[in-house]
Amino acid sequence: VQLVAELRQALERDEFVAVFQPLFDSDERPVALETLVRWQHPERGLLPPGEFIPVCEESGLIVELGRRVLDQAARHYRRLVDEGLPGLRVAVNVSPAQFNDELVRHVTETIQRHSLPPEALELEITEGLLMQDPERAIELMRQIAALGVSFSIDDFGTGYSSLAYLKRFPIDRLKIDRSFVRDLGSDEDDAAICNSIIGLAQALDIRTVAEGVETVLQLDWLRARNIDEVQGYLLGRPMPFEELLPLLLRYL
Ligand code: G
Ligand code: G
Ligand code: MN
Ligand code: NA
Repeated sequence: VQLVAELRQALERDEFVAVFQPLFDSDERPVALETLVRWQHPERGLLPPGEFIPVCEESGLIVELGRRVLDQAARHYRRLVDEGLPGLRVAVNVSPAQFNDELVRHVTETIQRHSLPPEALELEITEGLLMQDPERAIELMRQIAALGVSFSIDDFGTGYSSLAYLKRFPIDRLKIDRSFVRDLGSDEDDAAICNSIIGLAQALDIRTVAEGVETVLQLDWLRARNIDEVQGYLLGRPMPFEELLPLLLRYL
């Protein structure tokens, strides 16, 4: 209860900040930024999402927080364009507790308010969200996809999504969970899992993204299998926009 009150106050005081992690395509060019929220706590410093997202989800505060994050993503997309970097996507994580009609409204409003090209916006959702109430998920996804916004399945491989269903959702990308990427090159099971996910995605005409790429070995392994996009500490950590911008400008 204490933390909920603190979080409500943090929203009022605008203490949530966004950091951004770049994603790169197979030509090693930046193609997207994932928006990741942090809490700039007045006494405890910069707190990671694990310390407050669960409570935000339980208390419903995630709805307002999600709206702020979406707004940050749209504002920073505009910054990219102003700096001569058009064409990158901005991705935002969406919790199951946010996945309702209000999200459709927030997305629609954000696109209009910031003149954000809908194709530039990507929503990251989890398998858990899809499987909780698949019919409802499909309906909401179709409404949002109709705007031109795309969907990624985050942490793919850790949940229990049925392949039959996967085909029915308007999904643009699968983000292979970093637990499968970690031991690529040494663990044969992880290599087999990554191979199957990439093969499945290619068969369903869905793009693939590997997250948690930390070594050149992993990167080469994935590129040899035609992974579409990569993300990870090797290529760029989550960082404040002002820090990331000069790195992106180098690719111009
Ligand atoms: O930023 P970090 O890598 O520590 O993220 C940890 C987890 O928090 C990830 O699972 C990520 O999806 C989640 N997360 C980060 N930012 C947001 C956000 O703005 N909204 C929601 N719902 N989850 C987020
Ligand atoms: O669940 P989601 O994919 O949204 O989580 C993103 C989280 O993954 C963030 O907490 C981010 O800091 C973390 N992350 C991003 N790249 C790497 C990486 O290369 N290695 C590890 N261990 N974590 C990463
Ligand atoms: Mn994510
Ligand atoms: Na992930």
